[in-house]
Amino acid sequence: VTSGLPHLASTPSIQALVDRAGAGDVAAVSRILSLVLNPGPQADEVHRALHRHERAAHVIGVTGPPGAGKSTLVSAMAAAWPGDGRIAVLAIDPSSPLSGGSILGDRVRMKELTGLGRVYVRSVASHGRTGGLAVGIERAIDAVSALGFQAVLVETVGIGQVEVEITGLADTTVAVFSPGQGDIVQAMKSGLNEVADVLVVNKGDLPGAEAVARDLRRLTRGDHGAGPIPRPVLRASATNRTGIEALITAVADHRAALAASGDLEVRRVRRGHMHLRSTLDQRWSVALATVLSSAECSRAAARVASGESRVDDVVPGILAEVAELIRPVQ
Ligand SMILES: Nc1nc2c(ncn2[C@@H]2O[C@H](COP(=O)(O)OP(=O)(O)OP(=O)(O)O)[C@@H](O)[C@H]2O)c(=O)[nH]1
Ligand SMILES: [Mg+2]
Repeated sequence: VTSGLPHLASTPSIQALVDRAGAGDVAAVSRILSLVLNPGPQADEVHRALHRHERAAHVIGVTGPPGAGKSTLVSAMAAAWPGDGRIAVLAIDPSSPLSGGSILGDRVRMKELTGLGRVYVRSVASHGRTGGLAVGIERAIDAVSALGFQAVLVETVGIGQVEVEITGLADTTVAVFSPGQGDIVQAMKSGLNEVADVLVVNKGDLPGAEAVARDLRRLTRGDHGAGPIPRPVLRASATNRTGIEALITAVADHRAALAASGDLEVRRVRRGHMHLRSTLDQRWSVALATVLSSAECSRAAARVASGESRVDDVVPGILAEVAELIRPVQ
């Protein structure tokens, strides 16, 4: 898809920032993400500077019920990642006062990672987006991928029911379970069994982990879910750092199978689709809110209420104004 718009060169400062971020400068990566997470002229410049960069990162979604150990597991995976490629961790922050405590915990735990240099950790505020994701997460994933990161681990919000929207963005979705979390069958019924590519029972150091793994194996037996290969059910302990290499291997094997079957491209297109859709959603709702709050719209509302105008006659004019507002300025 070409926009038909001229691709203006980015300013030297943004280009220099992108160059530094691409070379591994963590502060520069941080700045870039802050820019892309806040739509505006500078975000547009960053996008221009990243335009045509290769996006080869393995996008891994990590989801599962609250407290299953997603953050601890993601930290352990990032720390144990083989090779010298850079790993980004994007943790969705529900920015809700109710979960403030656990978020602080995440930050503290994840902080120990930032010293490694290879691992970049960022929490992304959900800004009210549901489905376990955050507004702008597509842009954040796209940016770190374009900056040359090898893998992006996206930890979703666990808000009680299992959140599966991440599967629209990830190449590989890891579902994290733990013993003693209640009804596994219920969790599976909520959809995770259909979407998870790798299932892991974390807290393998606690009693009951093997029983949960057995239940999961029974539920997934002979069922390949949405992917090309049978889904592994693994056991790990994020705190004891056991089973982490096997989990990383399972995730890498899944990607290799996707590449071999052609599904990697399918998932990449699906991610692009979600990126497009969420961008359209956002720009559309901002423009619609602006038009709806205009005096002209209030007058139209009064005419509709009195029966003077038919709603179907008023709507096309409003749609045209919204479209006018959405039109890019450059
Ligand atoms: N025993 C044990 N505890 C663990 C393990 N992994 C995580 N925990 C503990 O479980 C609690 C929750 O861990 P988190 O990593 O914050 O879990 P989470 O899934 O990210 O939680 P939310 O993001 O709040 O949904 C913490 O107290 C961890 O220390 C493990 O392998 N074994
Ligand atoms: Mg967490």
